Amino acid sequence: MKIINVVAAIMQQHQRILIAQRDRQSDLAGYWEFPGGKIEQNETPVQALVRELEEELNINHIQVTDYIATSTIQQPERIIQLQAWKVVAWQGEIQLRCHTNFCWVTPDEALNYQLAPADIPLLLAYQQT
Ligand code: 9L3
Ligand code: MG
Repeated sequence: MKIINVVAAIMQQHQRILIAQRDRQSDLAGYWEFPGGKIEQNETPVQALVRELEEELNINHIQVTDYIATSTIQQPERIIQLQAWKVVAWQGEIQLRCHTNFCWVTPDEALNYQLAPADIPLLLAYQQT
């Protein structure tokens, strides 16, 4: 079974966190998630996070503070290992390049959105920090 290593950012600003809605072309279309994506060969998780946030949100110089947790999701033909990191600062205005929507919500409010299954344990772990 193939293991896919994925990183996600829990971006934090004024007690809120950013969630973004996956677009119609992607798997998990319409689900909300913490932005991020697959770690490429020879990349560290943080390097992958830097690249993904630039690609997806058009931001750079991100400041990553803490590793939060990893969740494992079994899909029909692969296992997704999704690790979340806390991001507390960045440069640039957020511009969506992959998602259809984003919003800033409190962690409690985030639970009212249809989150990607792998992201729910990460949100709960974040709430414990
Ligand atoms: N995924 C789930 N939650 C997330 C992220 C960033 C990714 N917060 C899942 C969706 C895909 C896989 O991981 O099945 C790869 O992500 P992407 O490269 O499609 O963003
Ligand atoms: Mg992505």
